[in-house]
Amino acid sequence: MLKLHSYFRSSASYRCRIALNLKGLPYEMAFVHLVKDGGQQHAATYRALNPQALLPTLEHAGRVLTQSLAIVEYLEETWPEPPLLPGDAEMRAKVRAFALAIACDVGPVNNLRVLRYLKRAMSQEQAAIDDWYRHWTQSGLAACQALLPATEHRFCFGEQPSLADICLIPQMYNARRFDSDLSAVPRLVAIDASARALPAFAKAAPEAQPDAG
Ligand SMILES: N[C@@H](CCC(=O)N[C@@H](CS)C(=O)NCC(=O)O)C(=O)O
Repeated sequence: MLKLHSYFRSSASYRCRIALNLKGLPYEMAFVHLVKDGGQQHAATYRALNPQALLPTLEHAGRVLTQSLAIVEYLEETWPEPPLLPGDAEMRAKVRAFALAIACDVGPVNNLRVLRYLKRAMSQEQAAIDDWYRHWTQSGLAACQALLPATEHRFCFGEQPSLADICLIPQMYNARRFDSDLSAVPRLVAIDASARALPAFAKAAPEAQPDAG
């Protein structure tokens, strides 16, 4: 049995939900509220699973896995069909580069704990924090669009979704949530619409989660 520790608005959890759905794997969820009770990710019981006190965590067959991209690659290696990475080494590197541009370069500067630090420790106004958020999101997404292949496809790197789309769609959700200007990234907006029309993505969306609210 697969068990994903998740929060509806966690984009790293959202990535894993999409990957599990694309693979057609049944899974249960344990909900960790990132705000309630001072953040349930800090509870000792959760930290025992994930010492970073971050979502997501995946439990499978007595194993405990953390870090969304490591989890997605674990799913890919354990259940190779349908593939989330291309067979060609160069294309695989390009798909990973796109995914990492989001997961390592955009995500971390806009994380809940970073935004909270700006507010509480650095005494920043909400308007300044929102500007920070939009700056890193818009510049990061513009760079991602430039990483796409010259030929336009339905998804980032072809006619099937890959790890790149798994990372992009949660980031686009966040971008919209913070009223980011997406006019410079029309290709990403079109890919986002195509992906969200697929059941695997729709079922993984924050608003479709039982803990949404
Ligand atoms: N690189 C990590 C990022 C994990 C992460 O930052 N998760 C966020 C939710 S998307 C979190 O748990 N934040 C809690 C906090 O900031 O206290 C991954 O991809 O799994």
